[in-house]
This record gives sequence, structure tokens and C-alpha cells, in this order.
Amino acid sequence: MRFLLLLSALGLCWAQYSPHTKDGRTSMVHLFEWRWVDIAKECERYLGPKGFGGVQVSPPNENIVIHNPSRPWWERYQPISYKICTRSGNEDEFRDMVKRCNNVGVRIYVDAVINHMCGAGGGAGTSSTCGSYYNAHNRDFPAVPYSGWDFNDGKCHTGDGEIHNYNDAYQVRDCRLVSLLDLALEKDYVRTKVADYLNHLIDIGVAGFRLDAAKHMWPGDIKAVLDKLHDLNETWFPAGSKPFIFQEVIDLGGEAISSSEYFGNGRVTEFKYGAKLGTVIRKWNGEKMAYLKNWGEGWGFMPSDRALVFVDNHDNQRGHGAGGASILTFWDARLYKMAVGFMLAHPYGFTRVMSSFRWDRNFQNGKDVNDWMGPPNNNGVIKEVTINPDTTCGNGWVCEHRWRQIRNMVDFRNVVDGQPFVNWWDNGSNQVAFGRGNRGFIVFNNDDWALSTTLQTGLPAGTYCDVISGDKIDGNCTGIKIQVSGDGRAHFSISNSAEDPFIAIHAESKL
Ligand code: QV4
Ligand code: CA
Repeated sequence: MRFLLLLSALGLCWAQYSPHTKDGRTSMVHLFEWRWVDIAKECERYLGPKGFGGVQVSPPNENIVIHNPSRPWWERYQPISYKICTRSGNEDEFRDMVKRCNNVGVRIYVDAVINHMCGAGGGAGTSSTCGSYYNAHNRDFPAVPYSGWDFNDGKCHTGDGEIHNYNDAYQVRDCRLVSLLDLALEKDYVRTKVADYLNHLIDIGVAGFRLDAAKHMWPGDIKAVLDKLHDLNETWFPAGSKPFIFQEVIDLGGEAISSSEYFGNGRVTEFKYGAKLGTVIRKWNGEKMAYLKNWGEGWGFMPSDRALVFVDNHDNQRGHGAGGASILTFWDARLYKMAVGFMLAHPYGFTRVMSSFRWDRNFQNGKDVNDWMGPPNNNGVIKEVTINPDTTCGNGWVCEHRWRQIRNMVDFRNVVDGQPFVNWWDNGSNQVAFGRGNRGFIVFNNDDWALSTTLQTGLPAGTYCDVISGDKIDGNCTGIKIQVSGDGRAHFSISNSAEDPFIAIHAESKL
């Protein structure tokens, strides 16, 4: 028995399901479209000190340059080669970032676009971020090199080579997603080129990969690529560590392909999580927070140890990829903070925090016509992430991960890591509370009336600082103080018009 426990503990450390975060760090942040030089600084000045476990970075490989519309964010999902050379920076800058982040205990996860190259309509020439030549007409990507033999054109059986029917698993995997030239991952040559790219990144020191468009690749083809991967760089990781893998599969139910087909390869994005949580916090369809009592597998989600969870991502925050109306984003800041707070307090899944840039959102007939807009830039050159005196970001960067309520809940999750979900309370409506063992407790009021009640927190007696309304600084609290008595009970009052109608206390916010 003890041997088995040891084995499973090792498995947790080494396998593709573990994010390889440093001691007690439990979340990653997606620094969408950031430059490598800014991420390196952010690791040192903020993410390391505040206990973030890692960063998901935008695709680092060379991509097509699109001028119409002008430099959309999504051009990075159209690879031209595997050179580390994008608007975020070159290979030297990437290496420097990986080193500096790892040195302060923050891991780097790469968004790996390996299902396809650029769109079929991408033309020919050198309109690419590193100037590599390509020809989309005859499927020529000499900088890899790939040629016509390396794509699925012959394998796809829809008339125009496009995916039309998501109820047909063959189409979804062998045809083109929005015209993107679909790689023949059944070929050992293609698998080798992809593995060479990923191994290059592993050797530099990244800790794992988001596999973009995993639903559009056969699980067995993904496995064949993963089997070729090196162990992680021993400068920062124990010998024998396998890269962390999380696969982007949008499975809201009702399609031919389900998330569970991918569990053998690594974790999978749980898209039901943000869609449902948004519905609950918005109180749509008769949903209420009281129903969150059995949140997680109880809601039909995948097993917790396979799930990568998030409130929103770079697609669905702007109506792309499963961008249903219920998704909460920084645009709905008050509800968003509650949703992220709930996610980070709840034990289900490995959590990813979104960090966005602002764009000129412009709804026409219900659709944002500016959903393509790229990051803050000067003539296409990505702007620096500047830091204001109040620690928020400038230059159009939203930096949700620096919002006090979110940053402090990332810390909360670290403090309660491994503790059970306990002491659930609800009022049958939208006032709920729960604890994590004897290490943390959180209370929400999403009703249209005040909350005033005494609850069992499970925490030791003392005065605690609410990390939502303030911070514990030098032993003092800049926010609300909560008195926990010897029996673990505490009184909570939360106005329904509070700026943030929730309160969170934990072992390290004790005064
Ligand atoms: C268009 C038409 C095509 C037409 C083509 C002609 O839609 O029907 O054939 O022009 O050239 C962009 C454009 C899209 C365009 C395409 C090819 O938006 O209109 O096709 O380029 O030129 C991102 C964006 C896409 C973007 C793509 C490539 O979201 O809009 O397409 O990058 O630049 C499904 C998948 C899921 C996917 C999600 C968005 O199952 O895997 O859709 N999510 C991931 C990423 C996402 C990315 C991709 C996959 C593709 O998270 O950001 O798409 O790498 O749910
Ligand atoms: Ca495919």
C-alpha cells in the first residue's frame, strides 16, 4: 500500500498531468500577447513574489502577418515555421524569459499550434513575422520544411476540404478548421518536425504545453508526438519529469468528440466550467449560487485531476471558440471578480487566470465587429506593459491578475492547497459560503438583499483580514476584519451593494 502511495505521489510529480509548479503554487496566468521581455520582468517583480505558479504564453513560433484586418491577435494561430520569432520577441528574448521566470519559481507553458499551418487563402510570399517564405497554394513551408505531402488534403472527404459537421469525428480531425491547412499528423515525418519544435522549447526550459485545437487531432497522433518528447530541463526540474500537457478540446456535450478521449495524453480544458459559472453568477435560467454545493464532477464535469479550468479565455472573452453570452470577462468586472474568486477558492481542477488587453469592443447586431483587434501596439509593434504607481497596468493592458481581489485569491488557493471542501452554507438562494479545511473560508452575497449571519468557518480563533476588501500589510488590515471565536464561528455582513460582495479569510491573513 505504502509503495502504491509512493508510486502515485511520484506519478503526480513527474507525469503529464502535473504542472510542475514550485512548492505550493497552484495557478497559472495567461499573459495573452505579452512580449517576452515584459513577462520576464513580471515574473521577477510580481508573479514570483505573489505566488503564481506559471504563465501560459502566446504561440512563440513564426506566424503569418495579416494586414487586413490590421495585425489581428489571431494571426498567431497561423504558423509559418517553428522559428522562435514573433511580435512577442526573438529566441534570445524567449530564452532569457524562461530562465528568469524559472529562477523565481514561475513556469512557462507554451501555446503549441501543431494541428495546422496558415489559412488556405494565405497566399504566397514572405508576409511572416521572421520573413520566412511560404506558399499556401501549393502547401510549401520551406522553413520547416513541409510540402504538399504533409497535409490532409487527400484524407478529408468534404467537398471543399473544410469542417462542416461536428458530429463527424473524421471531418473534425482530417479537414480544415476555418480553412487552416491541416497537418497530416499520422505521418512520422510530421510528428518528428512537431516533436523537434516542442523539444527545442523543452530544452530551453519550458514546463509544458497547451495543445491548441486538440479536438482537431487524433488522440493517437498526439500520443505519438508526446512519446517523442524529451524530459524537462534538469536545471529546474527533477530528472525524468514529463512536460505538463493540457489539450484544448471544447466539449460542451452533444458532439462526436468528447474530452475523455484525450485523458490518456494529459489534462483537458473544461469549457463547461466557465459557461456554467457565468450562467450561475448572472442568475440566468433560474440558476443560483446555492446550486454550486456539488460544483465539479457533480455538475457533469470531467474528473478534477484531468481538468484545466478558467472563467474565460482569449477566445470566448471576445465571442470566438464557445464564446457564449454567459461567459464573464473583465468587461463585467464586479461579477467577474466573484466568479474568479469562487474558482480559486474551490478545489476543482487546475486553475488558469486570464490577463487581457482592452480593445474597442463594438457590438453591431449582437456581434463585436472588433473581435479581431490585436494587442496595444504602435504601427503593429506590441506596446510595453507599463506599471502605474498604484500597481495596475498601463498602455491598454488590463492585468486582471494584478487586481487585488484576484491576486489575493491566487494566494488563498496556495494557502488552502490540499485542504478538503468543508462547512458549506447557503440560504437557498445566492448567498453561499464554504471553507477549505481549517485554512480558509469564503462567503458570497449575490442576492439583492444584505447578508448578515453567523457561520462555522472551521478556522482557529483570531482576527482575520478579509483579502477581498483589503490586504494584510505589516500585521495590519486595510480592509474588513473578521473575528473568529473559539468555536470557529464568525459573523459576516455583506451589503448587496458592496463594491465586491464577498469576503475571504485564510490562515495567513490572520492578524
Ligand atoms: C475565414 C472563414 C473560412 C474561410 C477563410 C478563407 O471563416 O471559412 O475558408 O476565411 O480564407 C481566422 C479568421 C477566420 C478565417 C481564418 C483563416 O477569424 O475568419 O477563416 O483565420 O484565414 C483563432 C481565431 C480564428 C482564426 C484562427 C486563425 O479564433 O478566428 O481564424 O485563430 O487565425 C473551434 C475549435 C477550437 C478553436 C476555436 C476558435 O475547436 O480549437 O474554434 N480554438 C483554438 C484557438 C483559437 C484559434 C484556433 C484554435 C486555431 O484557441 O484562438 O483560432 O488555431 O471551436
Ligand atoms: Ca487536423
